[in-house]
Amino acid sequence: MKKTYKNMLLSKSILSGFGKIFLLSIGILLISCSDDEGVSSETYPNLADRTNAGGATTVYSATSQAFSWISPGLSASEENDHMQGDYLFEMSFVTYPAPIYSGLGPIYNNVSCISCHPKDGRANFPDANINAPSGLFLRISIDGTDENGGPNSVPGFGTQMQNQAIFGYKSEGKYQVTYTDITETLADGTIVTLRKPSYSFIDTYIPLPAGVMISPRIGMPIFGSGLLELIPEADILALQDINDADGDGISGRANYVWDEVDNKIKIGRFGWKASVPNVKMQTIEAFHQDIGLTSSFHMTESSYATDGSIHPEISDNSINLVDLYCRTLGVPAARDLNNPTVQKGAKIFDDINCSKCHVPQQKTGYSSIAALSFQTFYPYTDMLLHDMGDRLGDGRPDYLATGNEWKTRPLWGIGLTQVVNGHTRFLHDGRARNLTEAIMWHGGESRPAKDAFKALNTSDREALLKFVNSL
Ligand code: HEC
Ligand code: HEC
Ligand SMILES: [Ca+2]
Ligand SMILES: [Ca+2]
Repeated sequence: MKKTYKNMLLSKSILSGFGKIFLLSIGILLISCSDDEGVSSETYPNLADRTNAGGATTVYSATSQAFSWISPGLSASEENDHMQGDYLFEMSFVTYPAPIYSGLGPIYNNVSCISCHPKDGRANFPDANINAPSGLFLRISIDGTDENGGPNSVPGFGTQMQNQAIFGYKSEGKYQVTYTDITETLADGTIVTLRKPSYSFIDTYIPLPAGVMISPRIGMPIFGSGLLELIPEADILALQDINDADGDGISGRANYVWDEVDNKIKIGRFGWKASVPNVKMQTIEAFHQDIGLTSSFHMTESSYATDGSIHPEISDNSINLVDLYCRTLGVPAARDLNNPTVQKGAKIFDDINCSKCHVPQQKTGYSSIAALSFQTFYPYTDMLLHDMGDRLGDGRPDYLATGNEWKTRPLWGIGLTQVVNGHTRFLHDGRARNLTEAIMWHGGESRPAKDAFKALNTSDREALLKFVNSL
């Protein structure tokens, strides 16, 4: 376990103390800036306001634990549920007939939530062995849609390929990846090599039907999901510009997806293609598909095989605790927003239209969890789908998302990826090896922004990266 209830609460009170000092010092800095730094304070009078990236849920931590703190301001019972959810999030499930935490598989992708969201953060790409248990999995489907407009199952395989199996069983198949290099040259002569992965399967338990579409996905940070879930639908829809009426080349539209708990279509918010309406559905599906645990929502295994285990393997109560856990993690504060280079980078981020998709500010509506209720926060996403071009495309539709469309990723916390997760692999399958590559992969609607980034002189480019790294 990464931390006990007691020391978590202790750290929480230390942190909130630190937070007050931190905010105070920002206030002082702001006052001292306003006289002499006319230009930057005119451009970004309130950039420092964005320090509280998660509103009341902000934690002031830039350490390797930065994504794992409990949100401040929870009630005693919310804190208690969070701690129980934390325990289940970190639990490695085992094979039936173990008496507890049993029911793993028979086929699965990994044994725990945390193994794909390490330190509540981002999984690394499994470079050394793509079939080792990792945070990467491949979604699959065939042409057409299911009865709710979602991806059409591959007969015998479903919509996700499980490349692991418990002893005595065969996985659905193993992954293979090959790479093609694409080189790009930045304005100052720097050469960037983008490594384009291409995925296929070998050793499938039965032959794969023809025409299987593949979408690779990697586990991303999960803090702040409670806030993203509470952005009023009207606010998301207001950012849509489906026919690009304002002519900036950026359209953006919401995904609409099936909620199997409420049995209705809802706006999609989670996953790389916004194909999941809320954290609860994400949790139910992760237990079922990723770990191989049945629940009251899915009373049979995801797979061709069963192991005699008793269903459901995970209770509704456990699902609710894990759901609450994800939604009540603290959001790490942004850093250095008063640094002049960061301020310059923030201006470039706006000038070259990064902020048209990575919309800095959002607000939540009412929540029974006070810390999440009516908050102003800074995720840097519009929650919308954008056509990102063929190079990033996977050719696999997901509800309304086409093969080329992806949800704008929140950028909060991205500058802490190295310190928390020990790598800088970005984008939906971790193909980018650093921020520059991630930006250079942008195409389609974001092509002009990418071209503008490519054309920046060295110091402007570094300022932009410094800004992104301050988030
Ligand atoms: C095998 C790896 C794997 C496991 C195990 C796993 N996840 Fe995930 N998780 C992912 C991937 C990959 C995505 C993105 C899925 C997509 O784009 O459709 C994701 C997405 C999410 C998201 C959405 C985040 C966002 O901002 O869109 C949440 C929340 C989440 N997972 C929670 C969980 C929980 C809770 C568990 C355990 C019950 C879990 N995950 C287990 C790989 C995993
Ligand atoms: C048209 C909308 C759009 C514009 C404009 C745009 N982005 Fe993105 N950005 C996205 C989407 C969508 C993704 C996710 C793509 C994927 O994972 O395949 C993304 C991903 C990223 C990522 C990786 C995030 C992660 O968690 O892996 C970074 C970094 C990023 N963008 C920075 C920028 C910067 C800097 C600019 C301006 C030069 C920019 N973006 C412009 C839509 C946009
Ligand atoms: Ca099982
Ligand atoms: Ca499957």
